[in-house]
Amino acid sequence: MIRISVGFVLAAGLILKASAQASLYGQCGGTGWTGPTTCVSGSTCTFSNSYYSQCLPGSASSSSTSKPTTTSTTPVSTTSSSAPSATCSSTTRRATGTLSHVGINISGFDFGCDTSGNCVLTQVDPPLKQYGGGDGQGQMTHFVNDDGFNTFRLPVGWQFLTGGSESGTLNAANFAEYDALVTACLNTGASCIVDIHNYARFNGAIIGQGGPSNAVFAQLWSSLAAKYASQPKIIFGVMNEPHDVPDINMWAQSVQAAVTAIRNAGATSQIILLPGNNYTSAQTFVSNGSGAALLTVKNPDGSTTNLVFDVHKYLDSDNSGTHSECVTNNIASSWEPLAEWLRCNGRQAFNTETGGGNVASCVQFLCEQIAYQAQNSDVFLGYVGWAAGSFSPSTYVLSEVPTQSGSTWTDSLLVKSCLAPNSGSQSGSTGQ
Ligand SMILES: *[C@@H]1O[C@H](CO)[C@@H](O)[C@H](O)[C@H]1NC(C)=O
Ligand SMILES: *[C@@H]1O[C@H](CO)[C@@H](O)[C@H](O)[C@H]1NC(C)=O
Ligand SMILES: CC(=O)N[C@H]1CO[C@H](CO)[C@@H](O)[C@@H]1O
Repeated sequence: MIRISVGFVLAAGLILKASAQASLYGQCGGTGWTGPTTCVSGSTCTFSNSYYSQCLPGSASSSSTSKPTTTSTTPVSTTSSSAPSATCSSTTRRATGTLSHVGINISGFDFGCDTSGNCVLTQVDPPLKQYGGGDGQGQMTHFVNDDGFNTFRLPVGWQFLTGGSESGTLNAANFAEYDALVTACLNTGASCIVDIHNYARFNGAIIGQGGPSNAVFAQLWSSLAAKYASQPKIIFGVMNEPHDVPDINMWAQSVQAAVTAIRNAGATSQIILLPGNNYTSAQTFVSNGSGAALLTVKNPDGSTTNLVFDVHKYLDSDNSGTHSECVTNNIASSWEPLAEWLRCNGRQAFNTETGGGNVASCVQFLCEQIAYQAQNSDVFLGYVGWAAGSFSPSTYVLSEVPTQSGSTWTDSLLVKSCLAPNSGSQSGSTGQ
């Protein structure tokens, strides 16, 4: 833990005031801003809105003095110390400034699953009132209508879907319960991510590498894709957080088997999320070889249309998402190098888990992360906060569960300050 929460905002203000120049991606202007108004070498103070200007890479240009619109495309040349090679598809940022997908995880069908891919089915707590869990339907309706969210991620254990058997055949009763959540999500008009929350494993053994065969995994996805083939707003999340997978190229073959099965089941155009190793860490996606391995995954027609990389990143000291305090906005370590790699390869990624405690440090860092992602919306689809659903808002450290009183819902600090599209965080105007 590097920072303290008490007096943090004040302390940060004093530190920034004392330093001559704002750091890369630091704030450099805005109503009420008393910190530095010039940027470190290699970056330029760029106007976002009247509340927020930020140091962005590059030298001054005419586009840096006017407010970027959210409807037109604003090409920005990126600067990089490691010049992209000639094989790059593009090094030009063409971001609209608005993320296409912004959401919340609605957790509960995954309760009882551990990182070894064991799932204790008695611990499943469906986030639907009719099954005794959290009011996922009410939460999602609130998040769409009051906050402007348009995506929900619906984690579920493989074992729950099949009634415990290592197979690809759905258990009808269990699937009906999960499908009720998916249907409630679709009924809000949002995009809905079907997320198999098994860490690349089934009961401790890795898919395609000692555990279930790729054929069994493909059969699971074929069964699910057949159910949702006609729903354009379903997004297929192939697997939550693979980790310690010994052979990343064999893992890419398992992912390929799932992609082929989904497409051949009739879901020919929906987004499919491709997950790498190390808990889908955005930070090591490229450096530890996941990116290179997953670049080989293709649709049956040989294209990569709507094959999007799935990356997670928390903001706490060890990227575990278990501490209330945030210590980083992940920009320099993760988002900037990933954006360059994606642009270079002509691909996109979706940050389907991120979050922090309901404390001032997380408001600051998560808002900075979101503003950066929006500035790079050509390569980042968006983000999904972890988590609402069946969690207890009073005891779960990363709770994004809104509380209800009568017909009024009240959001957690982080949801209302950063995660909600209505908070202004995408334009760098934060803490509303
Ligand atoms: C990183 O890559 C190495 C070499 O491929 C592999 O042995 C290791 O398991 C990977 N680590 C993680 C956490 O993905
Ligand atoms: C996994 O990623 C985290 C950051 O997300 C990093 O700190 C850690 O070193 C990585 N582990 C490996 C083995 O690459
Ligand atoms: C940060 C966080 O809450 N991560 C969770 C991801 O999902 C698994 C399974 O539901 C939880 O065990 C983790 O705590």
